[in-house]
Amino acid sequence: MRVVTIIPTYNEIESLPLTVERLRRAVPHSDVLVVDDNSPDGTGGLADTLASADPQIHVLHRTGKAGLGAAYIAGFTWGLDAGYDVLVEMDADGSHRPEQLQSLLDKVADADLVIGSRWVPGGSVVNWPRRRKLLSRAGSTYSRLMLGINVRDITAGYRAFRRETLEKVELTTVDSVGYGFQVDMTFRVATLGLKIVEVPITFVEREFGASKMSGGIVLEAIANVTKWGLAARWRAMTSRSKA
Ligand SMILES: Nc1nc2c(ncn2[C@@H]2O[C@H](COP(=O)(O)OP(=O)(O)OP(=O)(O)O)[C@@H](O)[C@H]2O)c(=O)[nH]1
Ligand SMILES: [Mg+2]
Repeated sequence: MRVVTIIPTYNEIESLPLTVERLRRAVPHSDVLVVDDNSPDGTGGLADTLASADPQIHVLHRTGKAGLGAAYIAGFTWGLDAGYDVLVEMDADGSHRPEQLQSLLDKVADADLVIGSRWVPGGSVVNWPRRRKLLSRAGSTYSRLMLGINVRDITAGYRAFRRETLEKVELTTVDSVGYGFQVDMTFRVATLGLKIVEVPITFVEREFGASKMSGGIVLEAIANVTKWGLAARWRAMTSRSKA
């Protein structure tokens, strides 16, 4: 099973080397692809230095900040072209502990998408204020009810996809930017009738650098979930009335 872990970066010069080192140690058989959006702090150059010392580390340079979703689409396309069997999503900021990656990989033989989940029994978040936890749980609950899919942590960004799953999703039509991207991918995989499994993780708030979460990203996610949920209901209603 050839595995590549894709790490999108924007200004992660302090976190990236720590995360990559932990990842290489925890799961040595996984290759690494850093997708950098021309970070002003020089993360891209640092990634090149890491790559020049380790043939299992690769870097994709993009011209400017275009959002997490676009970075992952580029990374998936690269990974599928390169023939990987499993494509992993991992944040650079240390929130997704590389030491827990193997528990996701253990499940991917028997699932189309594995999600490292904060909100299943055994999952947790370290160092988040109550407000942030509530927002995340409320967002997941709203999305779950609206979209009718049984996933507890729908915005989670620690994931392992089988290549066949990504081949079935029309990646060129995915244009969500922030958390909406994770929800969008989950909804598409579920709508295809594929199997999604959640495994508990301990999510650790970043120690270095700044969060890229913004009000705009949250609003995008809420607006899209509402739109997709209503559209799915409308389709179900009209197909029933035609039958
Ligand atoms: N290439 C690229 N990476 C990005 C972009 N936006 C965010 N990222 C990366 O995506 C990962 C997650 O971003 P974070 O800033 O941690 O956002 P978050 O995890 O949603 O928010 P926090 O929980 O507050 O950290 C990090 O590795 C970021 O560097 C982007 O526009 N382009
Ligand atoms: Mg983060």
